[in-house]
Amino acid sequence: MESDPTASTSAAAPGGGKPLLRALGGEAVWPPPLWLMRQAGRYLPEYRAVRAEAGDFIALCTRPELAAEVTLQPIRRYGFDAAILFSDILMVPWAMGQPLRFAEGEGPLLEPVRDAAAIGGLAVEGVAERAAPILETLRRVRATLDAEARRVALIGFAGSPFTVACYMVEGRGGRDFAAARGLAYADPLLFGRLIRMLVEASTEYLCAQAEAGAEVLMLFDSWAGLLPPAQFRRWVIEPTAQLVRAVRKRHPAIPIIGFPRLAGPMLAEYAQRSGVQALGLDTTMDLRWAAGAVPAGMALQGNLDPLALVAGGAALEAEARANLAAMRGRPFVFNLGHGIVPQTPPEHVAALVRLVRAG
Ligand code: 1CP
Repeated sequence: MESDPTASTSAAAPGGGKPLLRALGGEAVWPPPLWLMRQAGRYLPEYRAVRAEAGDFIALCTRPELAAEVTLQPIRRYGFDAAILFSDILMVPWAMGQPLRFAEGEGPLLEPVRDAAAIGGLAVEGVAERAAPILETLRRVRATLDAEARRVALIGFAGSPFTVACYMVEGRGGRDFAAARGLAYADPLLFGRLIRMLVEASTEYLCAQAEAGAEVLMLFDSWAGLLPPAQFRRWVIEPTAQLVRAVRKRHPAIPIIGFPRLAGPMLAEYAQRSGVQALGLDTTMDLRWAAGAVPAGMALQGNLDPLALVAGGAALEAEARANLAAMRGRPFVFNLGHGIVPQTPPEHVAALVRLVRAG
């Protein structure tokens, strides 16, 4: 891994010298720190090898030696400024006792929970215990970073209650999550009960991640943008604010990045009321508009189109330079606007890292 000239500084102040932590704290670090959503994944041959060894995706997430290895692979290859725990947002429902499997080519499949009996059968207490192997992954990655890559920050994460509830009610991935959103209208008390359970379970899980070595937490709300404004306030902003408050009671200083994907103009209200300290922006968001819509000094993260990274060459260069120009002089974390896709050529990622590092 990269050697680090500021290693002694980061040892002195907790997290002090790490570029990602400085940017999330409101400093206009330049060149901006850089990492990519889904940076560990099928576009990397070394990931495919470990994935094949594990066999099943859940086995990969719950075998700490393998999960730690794939978490670190993109750090070794590219020297990103952050390692993100290798796991999945659906490991919370799994830890709550909802049967989950990942079918090859189909994505996640869960036994849907749509009535009081099924929702009542889920466990909230003990989630951190059942997630023990995932917490062990964090401990191992943190120990390796502390020894070999002190500039690199460790990110833990969970899905936001609304997005996780979408999968739990629907039972699978999709485009509109009609069953979940339908339940939220037809039986808001029951849907609200599920959301409250997720706030509690995710609080436990995220606090346990911080205690296991995560230095930053990110909340993935991939389907937030499906909701009209009143529903967005009720099921996205309010539960996120409760979750952030509960985590901050135990970990007052940990930076939390919210990613309300496709929130559009609701981004402004989310930024003001959710309590998160930084915002992940999706590909559709205009960076300059976002900078004007959020509280002054709030760090922004994003939002290169993953398909520009697939294309590479002049298109990639133009898009990446435009993002840098828009964000120069303010706290910014360079990232994609959604996860890296499997067909991404690894050499395009290397080209992007060179370009961003050149400022
Ligand atoms: O075959 C494989 O290797 C499985 C593919 C895969 C991977 C690599 C899945 C299944 N999950 C992951 C890892 C993952 N998922 C991470 C790891 C850390 C990283 O490198 O970034 C993270 C943060 C996630 C988060 C996640 N999972 C989200 C939120 C972000 C997003 O992409 O919108 C969502 C929606 C999921 C659900 C999920 N897990 C996997 C798939 C294919 C999906 C999407 C299903 C769908 O809606 O169709």
